[in-house]
Amino acid sequence: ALAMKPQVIFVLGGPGAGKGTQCTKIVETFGYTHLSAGDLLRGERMREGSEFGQLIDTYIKDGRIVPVEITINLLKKAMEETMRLDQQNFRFLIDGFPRNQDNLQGWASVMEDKADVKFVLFFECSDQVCIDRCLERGKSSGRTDDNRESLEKRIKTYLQSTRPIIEQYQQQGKVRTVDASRGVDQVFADVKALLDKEG
Ligand code: UP5
Ligand code: MG
Repeated sequence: ALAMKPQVIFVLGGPGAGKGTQCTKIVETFGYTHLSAGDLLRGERMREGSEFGQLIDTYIKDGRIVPVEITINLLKKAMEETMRLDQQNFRFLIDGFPRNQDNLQGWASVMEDKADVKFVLFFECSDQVCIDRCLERGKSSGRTDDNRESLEKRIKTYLQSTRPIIEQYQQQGKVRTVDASRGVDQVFADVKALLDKEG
């Protein structure tokens, strides 16, 4: 049989909005493959012999968005590897990407004809709730960016660079918004209803 063209849902929302948490639940219920761009970058940072370790380290601590050449290659490789192992796995949640115009252009030039973006799943949450969740997680996460100083920068980057991307998709009618300020299960109830309909 012909391999299916990858079907992608971009998952966006502020730092700590619950993207990763909800993606885990979507995987359990709907069998998507979850690819977190942030997790892939953190993995690359740790990889022996990576030429990008130091750069990624600095960008993440400063809440800045890593040049797309690095991120898009990690995403592309992960998608190809997933589909190589099992051709049935062609539905992807791409979590935390695209975050700015550079990301969007990188996707367009490398992936546009290789994958279909179905829509953007947008977890809407106030900045304060986002900050509180990340600070709480920071007590045990070991993430270098779960501190007040980095969080201020992450929020700023989110507002300046990522919101306009969501806005752009919104104008194309491609955003599905979920109120992410509620409890995990309440949020997921909405996510599930949405994906039952059009996932
Ligand atoms: N939690 C989750 N849901 C909750 C709920 N409904 N009620 C109460 N608590 C809830 O959740 C965060 C915390 O909140 C957890 O403790 C959770 O238990 C709790 P999580 O699900 O992890 O939220 P998420 O939105 O995934 O938060 P994350 O911190 O991962 O979001 P970011 O977007 O900030 O982080 P990401 O890993 O995507 O990116 C990190 C950095 O990598 C970026 O700042 C950037 O420097 C770099 N990056 C790039 O450069 N390019 C990319 O393409 C991607 C990342
Ligand atoms: Mg995450």
